[in-house]
Amino acid sequence: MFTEAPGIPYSVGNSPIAITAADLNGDGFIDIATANVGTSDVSILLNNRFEIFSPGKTVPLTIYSFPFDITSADFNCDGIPDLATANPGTDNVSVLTNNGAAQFSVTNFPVGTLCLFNGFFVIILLIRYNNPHRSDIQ
Ligand SMILES: [Ca+2]
Ligand SMILES: [Ca+2]
Repeated sequence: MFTEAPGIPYSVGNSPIAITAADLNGDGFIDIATANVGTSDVSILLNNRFEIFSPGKTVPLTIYSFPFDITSADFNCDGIPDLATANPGTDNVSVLTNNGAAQFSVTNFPVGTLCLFNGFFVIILLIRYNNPHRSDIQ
């Protein structure tokens, strides 16, 4: 049986459409990130260890990128989880590299129309190829 966590609902950017969970600040507690299609940004909610998430760091993405999906993995192999969004508005993927304190630098990678699926729905699929220590995006 599930019970509501204290303090919910948490505020994020406009029209959150996808969510991922990872320990983004290295304190051992799983945090939350949302892709907000309405504001073209990512919201970070840090877990304060008591099932309460502190609201609202916002990581802006390119205007009109409309991120439809988000995932977390260690994309640069530094042992710190990063984030990535699929952006149908700008036909690219944004990789949000984490410095370990839940502060992110954004790099965009063009993927053309491969970012689109069935017109609107976008999925990021992580596949580990030959190197089990490296995460790739397909
Ligand atoms: Ca954490
Ligand atoms: Ca990393």
